[in-house]
Amino acid sequence: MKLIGSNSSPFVRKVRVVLAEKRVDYDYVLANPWDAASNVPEYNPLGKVPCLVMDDGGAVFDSRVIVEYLDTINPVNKLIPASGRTRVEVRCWEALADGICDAAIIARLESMRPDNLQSADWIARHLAKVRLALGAASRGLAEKAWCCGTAFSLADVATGVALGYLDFRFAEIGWRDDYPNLARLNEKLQKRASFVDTLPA
Ligand SMILES: N[C@@H](CCC(=O)N[C@@H](CS)C(=O)NCC(=O)O)C(=O)O
Repeated sequence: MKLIGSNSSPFVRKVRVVLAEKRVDYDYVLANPWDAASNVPEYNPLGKVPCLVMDDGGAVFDSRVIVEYLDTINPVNKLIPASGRTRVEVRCWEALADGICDAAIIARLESMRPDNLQSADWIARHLAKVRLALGAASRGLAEKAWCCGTAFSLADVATGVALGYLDFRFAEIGWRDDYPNLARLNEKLQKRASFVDTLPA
């Protein structure tokens, strides 16, 4: 099994953290999806990473489908509840955290366009989504040790990856002052080997 990805992508990091937590061996193949000569579309027609390529050549994307699959392949550290309300809650945390990354990436890509083509409104709109989603995550976490229920889950993986991405690309947001409970969670998560070994670069 090989994972096609890049070290700056939060979605790839989420998958790599899950692979590490599940102790699954894989080959990591670096690819730059933004490169015009990228071979990513050969595997994922959307041209996006992460993409998991199975031993029989079948390709699995996107990150939510990949982590769902990975959680089923062994019983080590189950990260997604099997069914019911808690399963939906974990997936909703993941959607919120992925949404933070999506909005932050859109804002970043817009800010990288030539000055005369940039829309300040478009950037502000997406950074507002990041702030609102951080507030929702903070309220959802409250004083709990983990995002969902009483155990470490995909909800924590996705949230830690989103917070790590903000530190990587949007350090100026300074979310720790506004959300000390997220800071406490994040400090705990970033010490895990799965997070240490996948720091964005
Ligand atoms: N929803 C997708 C998002 C993946 C995504 O946006 N990947 C970015 C890198 S962070 C990418 O490959 N972008 C290339 C492009 O949009 O052409 C997932 O969860 O895997």
